[in-house]
Amino acid sequence: MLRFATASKWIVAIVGLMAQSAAPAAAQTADQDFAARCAAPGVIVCRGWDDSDEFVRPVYPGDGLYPDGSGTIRGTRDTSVRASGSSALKFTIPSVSGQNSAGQWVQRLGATFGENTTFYVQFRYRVSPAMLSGRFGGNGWKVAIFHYAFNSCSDLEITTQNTYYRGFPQMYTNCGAFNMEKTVGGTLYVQQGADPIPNGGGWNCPYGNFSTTRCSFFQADRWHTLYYRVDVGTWGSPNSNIQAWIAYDGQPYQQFINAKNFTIYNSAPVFPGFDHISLLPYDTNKTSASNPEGYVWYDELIVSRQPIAVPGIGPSDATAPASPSGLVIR
Ligand SMILES: [Ca+2]
Repeated sequence: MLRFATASKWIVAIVGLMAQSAAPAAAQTADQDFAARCAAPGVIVCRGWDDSDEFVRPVYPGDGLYPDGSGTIRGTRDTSVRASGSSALKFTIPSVSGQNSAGQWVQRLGATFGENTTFYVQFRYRVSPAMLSGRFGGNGWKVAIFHYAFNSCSDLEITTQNTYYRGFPQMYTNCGAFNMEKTVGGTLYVQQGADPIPNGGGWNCPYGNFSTTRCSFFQADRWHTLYYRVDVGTWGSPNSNIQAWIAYDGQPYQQFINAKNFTIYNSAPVFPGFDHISLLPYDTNKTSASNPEGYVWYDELIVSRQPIAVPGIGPSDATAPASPSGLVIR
């Protein structure tokens, strides 16, 4: 427990000792808040990027920073912009850069989540204004990928992406083959946070009618919390549930993905399950367009077997809504 207050690096083995603790109490500082979330029952990974040794280049397949397309590590320790602790992870996306512009952070989930398992992931995320300043010719920069080992483009993949630079997170599986979108009454919703839509409490973002009141746009130079619950059913059957929420700094979760009865495929080859997350601004199909230099930051990564509280607010108010209808895969 004391270790979290100063170091906040990822800890797996200590979790068993903390499993007896109650839900986190209201915290006074950002550091205490993060420590309380890390100490909650069910947590199996907690990483704060607060120690210099976390930024030492790992030996494959260890956790840590991996290089861009030219072999350069572009993830760095930022001691000025951080959500808590002494630092955060920052990626620099060079101007006029290609698809693998900044490399990635690869992290084990602390367990392998196969059929009939549930896992929760939370992290803080921030972008610079340049990341929202235009469309740069690719498919849009990614935010995070759940995957097996180092297979980040496969059936067994759940990706969050700023698709086509629309400015808000969307999600897909199967290396981009299946988007989590929903058609209701002839309207395609590229985010389907509430159910029923469009009058629920989540983000229901109709294609062709994007607005800040209906789509969960990223806000430059502000911390966001991205939070996921993945209920893995059985491979190849429409019985998995993938849910995601976004919370702007100091505000509660609002759901932006509610993919119920979703099919997670896992074949050729069959992998044991999800066991890694990659954090990365990778921008598929981007070719050295005239993008300005941009930055993204990550902090406070938590993986748990139980719900994770909202930063600065307390226990999760993210409740699972009823199953949607009309979910389509595109
Ligand atoms: Ca930190």
